[in-house]
This record gives sequence, structure tokens and C-alpha cells, in this order.
Amino acid sequence: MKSLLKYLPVLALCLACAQNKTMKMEKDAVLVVVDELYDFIDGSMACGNAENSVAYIRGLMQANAETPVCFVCDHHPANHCSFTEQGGPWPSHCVAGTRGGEIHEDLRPLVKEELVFYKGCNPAEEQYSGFDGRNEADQSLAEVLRALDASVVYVVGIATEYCVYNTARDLKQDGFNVKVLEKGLGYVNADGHAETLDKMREEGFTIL
Ligand code: VGL
Ligand code: ZN
Repeated sequence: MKSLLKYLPVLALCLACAQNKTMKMEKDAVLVVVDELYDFIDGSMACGNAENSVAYIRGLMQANAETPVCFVCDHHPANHCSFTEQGGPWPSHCVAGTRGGEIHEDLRPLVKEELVFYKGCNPAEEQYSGFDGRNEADQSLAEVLRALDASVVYVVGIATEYCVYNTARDLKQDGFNVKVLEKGLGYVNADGHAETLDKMREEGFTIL
């Protein structure tokens, strides 16, 4: 019995890894975090698994302090075309300057402003893909990923069916090796989430 005790730390480590909490990303990897914003977490469009995704992403970032992290943020004007008052499909959400459009406070301290990409800023244009986002220096996500020498791009965030899928698809199309981390996802609809993950597997994405 006593001799078995010495394996306890190893067992604990295995359990932690099995939970994916301490997953190590490759040296040439960048993490892309999509729309971890209050309106998608506890606001007008609160999504399934959103709170869990915040905790997961925080743990992932803390365990991979060297990995650059790009944040994609829905950033709409109050009269955006996707809002129901304008005939669009969604309730008003992520309006620039409101709490609903802010990154969750548990992730905020880890955010580098030059790696924040804003999308949906034009009232007349819907933008589900982080690929269309621009940072404060008007650089695109792909431009910055290339400058960071990224070849593997991990994608997490909200919502699986919309902005996560569109962002991952565009990054893959542009030649990046895209890996989607399931525990870091939030979704509008559980069935839609599962269907999107199936579709992504068929399209050759790595889903971990
Ligand atoms: C999103 C609907 C509207 C998303 C953004 O982040 O997936 N979905 N705007
Ligand atoms: Zn939006």
C-alpha cells in the first residue's frame, strides 16, 4: 500500500490532464477567443455552457502563459442590422460602450489590447467571422497571426454555430491548422452545437 502511495502525484497529474485543464499548446500556436462577452454569457443572448467556457479558457491561458491570445469581439452600433428592431434575427447585443459588449472580467486581466479584434462595427453589415475583425491598428486577425508566426490556431468561444464556426472555417481556408477545443465553447442551441461539431469533423477540423 505504502509503495502505491508514491504514484499518487502521477495519478493526480493524469486526472488533471484528462480534464484538459493543463493542456499544453504547441510553440507555434496562437489561441483565438471568440465573443466571450457578457451579452453572450449572462445578458440578452446568454448561451449554453458560456460560464463554463470562461473558466476553461482562463485555466488554459494560465497554463499556457507563453501562448499569444487574440480576442475577437462583437462590437455593434445601437442600430445594427442584425437586431430585431432593424428587422434582423437577434435581440440587441454587444453594443459598443455597454457592459454587454465587454470581455468577461475573469479574462480581462489577460487581454492585450493590440490583440483585440472588433467586428460587426458597421450598422449595415453582419460579420460572424473573426476573420473580418480589425484591431486598434486596423490590422486583420490573419495579418497578426502571420506576424506572430502562428501555424496552429486553437479556437474557443461563443457561439459554436455562428461566430466560432465562421472564424474557424475562414482560418482553415487561409491555411492555418485549426483546432477547436470543445470545453471552451458556448452555444445558442445544444442541438445546433452538436450538429456544427459534426459538420466540422466532416470538414476535417481537429476537435479536442
Ligand atoms: C454571434 C449572433 C450574433 C456570435 C454574434 O458570436 O456567434 N451570434 N452576433
Ligand atoms: Zn452580433
